[in-house]
Amino acid sequence: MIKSSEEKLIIQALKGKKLKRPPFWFMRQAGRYLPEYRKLREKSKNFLNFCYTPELAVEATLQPIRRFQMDAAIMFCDILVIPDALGQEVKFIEGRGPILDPIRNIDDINKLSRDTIHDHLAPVYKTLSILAKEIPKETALIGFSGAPWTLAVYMVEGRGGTNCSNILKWANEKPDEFQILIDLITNRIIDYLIQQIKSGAEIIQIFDSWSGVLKEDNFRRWSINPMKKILRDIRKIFPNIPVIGFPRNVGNLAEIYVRETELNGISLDENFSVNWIAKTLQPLITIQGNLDNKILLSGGNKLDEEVKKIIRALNNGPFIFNLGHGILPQTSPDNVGRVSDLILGWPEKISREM
Ligand code: 1CP
Repeated sequence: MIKSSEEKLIIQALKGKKLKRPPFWFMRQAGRYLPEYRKLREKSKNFLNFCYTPELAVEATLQPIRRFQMDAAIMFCDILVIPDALGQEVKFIEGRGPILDPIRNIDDINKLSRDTIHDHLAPVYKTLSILAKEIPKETALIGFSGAPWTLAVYMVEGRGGTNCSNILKWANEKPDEFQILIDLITNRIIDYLIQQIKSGAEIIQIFDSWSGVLKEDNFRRWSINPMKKILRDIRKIFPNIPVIGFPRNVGNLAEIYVRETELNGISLDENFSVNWIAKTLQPLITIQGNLDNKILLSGGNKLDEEVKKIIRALNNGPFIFNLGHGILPQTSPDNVGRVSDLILGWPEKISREM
């Protein structure tokens, strides 16, 4: 048994411990802002094949850790491997992001593969098992999945960045039919996450990047309820696995998300005021967030000040430093280094200015 003081910092934070320096990692810490990633990426033109090649995915995962000593490594993969494993056509187009052959009705749902996803996703499990051996002993290994609603958005709309009119129409006009799709995705996510944990993932993050389009009733039905089922089912097998939810752009609905699920952590976007978070949510749950990725992009003193402001407001309770959303590809690695150094040197060396 390792003593709790020797436990990895992020896991301590997710158990509700307040720490001297906040543990940190960044969403999309691997990726295009790193020259070594761009070079590695040339080895596989097709992005999904890159994700399904364990040597490449392991290397992409480790690159940011070597440079910046984050407290967690997130396995390199993408949320859209689930629709791919279900037999839907998924393509990543350079400069445009993912494009899927959209699902619009019950016949389309019935065409999705009923086979196990494990054969298709075996390379992802392999990536995790290699990483579990290779990451530094103090670094935690994060596995992840898209949330059912967010995966359904890509599957029905055919891409991200839309106003979600097709999926909202379906969910509102034929909720019982749409429920079949959500249930199918939810069950596959549960299988996928259980296998990730078996392969070495120590923490799970669930990305609900498109939950912000849901109003309260729909948010309960399509985001909170499936999350409850995911947590219930994976904890039947792994009762202590820490899980972080990321309900992006949901504003005040974050509070019911925390109260009605049994998550260990909530990852918050940059639209929340840190003082509101400290007062309303942090007494209930470990907070992860919420530096604006555009401030990280700009850098300079404003970046330093913003990082300090977030830490001063949120490090009086259980807290993991992160961004509000992923690192933008145009970001200078120096800016990421600047934030990492500030956090690794926390508490501040200079006296606290008023
Ligand atoms: O060619 C390339 O290099 C593709 C760029 C890229 C990368 C680096 C994509 C395409 N995905 C990824 C990796 C990725 N995606 C990770 C790796 C681990 C890490 O964080 O370092 C993770 C966790 C994701 C998760 C992901 N993919 C989300 C959830 C988080 C979020 O950003 O909201 C979403 C929505 C996606 C879809 C996706 N994949 C890729 C792109 C460009 C997008 C977004 C497109 C859109 O705006 O709809």
